[in-house]
Amino acid sequence: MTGEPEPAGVRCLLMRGGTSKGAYFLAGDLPADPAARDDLLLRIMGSPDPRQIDGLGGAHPLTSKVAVVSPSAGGDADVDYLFLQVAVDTAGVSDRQNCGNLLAGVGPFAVERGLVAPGDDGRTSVRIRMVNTGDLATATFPTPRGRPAYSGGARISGVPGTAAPVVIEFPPGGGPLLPTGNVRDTIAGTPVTCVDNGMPTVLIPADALGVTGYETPRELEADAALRERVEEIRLAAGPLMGLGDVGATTVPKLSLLAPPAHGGAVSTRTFIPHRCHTSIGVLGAAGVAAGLRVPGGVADGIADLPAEGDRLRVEHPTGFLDIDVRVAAHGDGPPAVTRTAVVRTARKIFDGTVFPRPAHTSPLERQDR
Ligand code: NQM
Repeated sequence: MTGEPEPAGVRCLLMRGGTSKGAYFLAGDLPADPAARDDLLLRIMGSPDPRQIDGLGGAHPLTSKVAVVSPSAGGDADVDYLFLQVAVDTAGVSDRQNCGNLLAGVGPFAVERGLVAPGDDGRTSVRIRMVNTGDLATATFPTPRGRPAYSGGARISGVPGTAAPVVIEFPPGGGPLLPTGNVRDTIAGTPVTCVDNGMPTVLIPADALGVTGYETPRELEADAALRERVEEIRLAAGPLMGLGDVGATTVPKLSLLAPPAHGGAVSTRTFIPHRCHTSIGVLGAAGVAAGLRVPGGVADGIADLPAEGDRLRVEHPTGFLDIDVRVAAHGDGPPAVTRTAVVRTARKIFDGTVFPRPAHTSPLERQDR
């Protein structure tokens, strides 16, 4: 007998959101103090540990994610969604990036927890403030008989089977699409286009890094020289993109571009930023798609743009992501995004009480905010 009290359980809903998986919490069920909250989340997810064996995390950044949801105080949103990336093998929790995949589960979660009343026509729209960036999104999904439906006919690459569609519209955000002010930059001797359409992303022609851009994520991750070069570009791009020192953060992302191989607009391999994504993030794809539409960017001569319409097919290692992005330039002004929309799916996996491992086992090193 240790005599030590067992940690209290926390109400939690485990969901797949798009091609990611995460733990969803009501903000009121977590400590208000960010340091105490992050310490608790590390113990819930099982970090730091490469296998996250003692927690909910799935031993990969894409399955070590948290959504914190609360009623919104502002008039233009129904709920606030704070995304937290829980590092896998270090004791870090970062709010420096957003996640458009977990975003797909936020609307259904808000209905599950009674934060938003279901629509009376079998569909519900939830206006979401993404606290990490201040940007807004509206998610619309089926709620027959007042409950979110998760089964349906929508298919997204990277997820087996089909599920109910979650249609997400993003009104234009406040920041510039080209955060360095340039259509092209040369960083660490490499031509790049730096974009931000909800996620800071550096677009790089794959051949400028000596790869084809069709390698598997595992092959790219095994290439130590490539990873070093990608990290060198990222660290230099951060300050140029107005992000400051990005050493301890998970942004910017870096997408290697190659000509489409399967009838899409472009082929991508995306570093997020140290692992190579098995598909591509939603907002990462929104940035890539916007970057393809910027005349004179590094995608010129690589991408194959459809003659009409907003939809672009972004190819990735496990299929493709279709996303609607419209870019316009007014007069001599810089190009700006006027519309972004995407279809995702989400699924409630488990609803219950999660028990964190005891406090003294978690040395907390919070990441730079
Ligand atoms: O870009 C992974 C993901 C993401 C983020 C990452 C995301 C997005 O696939 O909107 O969803 O880039 O870290 O979940």
